[in-house]
Order: sequence, then structure tokens, then C-alpha cells
Amino acid sequence: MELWFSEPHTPNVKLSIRVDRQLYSGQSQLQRIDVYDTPELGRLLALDGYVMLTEKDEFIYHEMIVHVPMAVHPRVRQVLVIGAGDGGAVRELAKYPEIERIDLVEIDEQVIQVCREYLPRVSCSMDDARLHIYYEDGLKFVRQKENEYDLIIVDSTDPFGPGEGLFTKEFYGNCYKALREEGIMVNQHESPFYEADARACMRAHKRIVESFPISRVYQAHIPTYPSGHWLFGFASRRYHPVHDLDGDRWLDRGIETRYYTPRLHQGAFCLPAYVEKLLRKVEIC
Ligand code: AG3
Repeated sequence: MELWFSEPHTPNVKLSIRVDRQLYSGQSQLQRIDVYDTPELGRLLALDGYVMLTEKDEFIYHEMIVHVPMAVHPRVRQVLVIGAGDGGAVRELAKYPEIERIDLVEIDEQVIQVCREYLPRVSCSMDDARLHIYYEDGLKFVRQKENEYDLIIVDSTDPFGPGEGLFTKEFYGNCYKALREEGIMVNQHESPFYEADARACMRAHKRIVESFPISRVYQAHIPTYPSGHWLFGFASRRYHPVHDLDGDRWLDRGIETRYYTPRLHQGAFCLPAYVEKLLRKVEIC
């Protein structure tokens, strides 16, 4: 018997991935968690039926959400990561010795436990001594923070279900307040391609533009996400994501990556015309 995992990307399009076997399936208090073994993409983590990562392409997402801000801000010491219970963002952050503290706020403890057990290549830095894990709602956590972080990474699910609060104006405003004066926030920004995703993208962009003086969007190719074309937001109180990039300083660190390079960093901010147009629409109104 053939087993297939399918995620609907629109009511008319779905992505199907062949499965060797299901390794884990469980219902936490917030969502369904599934882990599959697949012949083409390695292990796959899905929450409520949506692909969060596969072993084959997660490096693209995690490198882009971490190294882009790290190559711009020259002195990152305190980092807040929201969501990201799989540990992929923490693994990339752990490559920087100058980071002193990483606060990880994950609303669902079961996601962390499952990923530690079934996705060791992703969650391999969850025992880093600099890491402090809080099982809390990110929205509530940032409310109490002021002038504390150099970098905030919002590695959320889609803007419905448990991740919904992480796309609100209130949340972005609180992130602004939780950052130090030179702080940067990056967030997963959905895809511009299918209509419903594009609307979510525009909504998020509008709220970020209203909350931060500098707000830009960059892209990456993530094959297992809807349309494969994915965006990230870069919002900052001072640094510009391209003008303040110091590629040589980043290269001097000798960090090994498979997707990110400072050259790609610059190109990632050059968006297709239709995406620029979508974003401009909300920037001017
Ligand atoms: N978080 C964002 C995943 C969004 C994918 N959406 C979808 N498949 N419909 C990924 C978490 C990785 N740390």
C-alpha cells in the first residue's frame, strides 16, 4: 500500500509527498503533531496538517531567518526567538560565539519534546548553555519586555490557529519596545503567490510598516511550502538590511552555510515586480 501526505495549498492545489512510515502522531493541547519518514525529503514535521519542515529543505528557511540579521547587526548579544520549537533557528544562532543569551518562547512544550526525539539534526543545539526555554505564549511574553534584545526572530506557524497572535499590530508594537535601540526583528512572512497567502502577507507587512521605521521584505526558495516562494520580514529601529550589511565581517567568522551567502543576502531583497507592487500597496495607504 502506498502512503502519501498531502497539504492543500489552495482549495484547488495540493502538495503530496510519499511517506515510508509515520513515526509519531499526537494531539497536544493546541494542535496535532505528526512526524513522517519520507523517501525524497527525509523526515517531515507537520502541525495541524501543515508542513513546518522537512530535513531536506529546512536549512534554507533556518539559514535565511538567522544569518540575514546576524550579518547586518554588528553586536548581537541577547536574542529572543518566538515559536521555533523544532530548534532549527537555535542551531543556526548557536554558531555565533558572541551571542550571550537566547530566550526561546514556544507555546507548545510537546513540539519541543517530539522534535528532540524525532528530528535530532534540527534540534541538536537545544542543550546549548546559553539557551533558556519558556513554554509560554509569545504574545504575552513580549508584553513584559522593554529594551532588552538585539534581535527578535519570529518563527511562527501560519496566521491562524496558535500562531495567529504573532501577526497582530499589538505584537509587532511590543517587539519594537522589547528591542534595544539598534535592534532587529525578522519574521516568517508567508508567500506572495496564492491569493489567500498574499493577503496574509500584505496584512502582516502593513502592520510591521506601521510599527518600525525600517521595514523590508526578502525572499527564499523553500520547495515544500505553498508555491515554494517564501518571504521574510526584516524590521529595524536603525539598521538597513542591505546598506548596513558587512559581508566581509560575516565571512571572516567562517560560519558554514549551504544557502546563505552575503552575495545572496543582497539579491534576496530584490523582489519580483508583482511582489513589490503588493507591498507598495500597503506601504502607501
Ligand atoms: N514555520 C513556518 C511554516 C509555514 C509553513 N506553512 C505551510 N506549510 N502552510 C516553520 C517553522 C520552522 N522552524
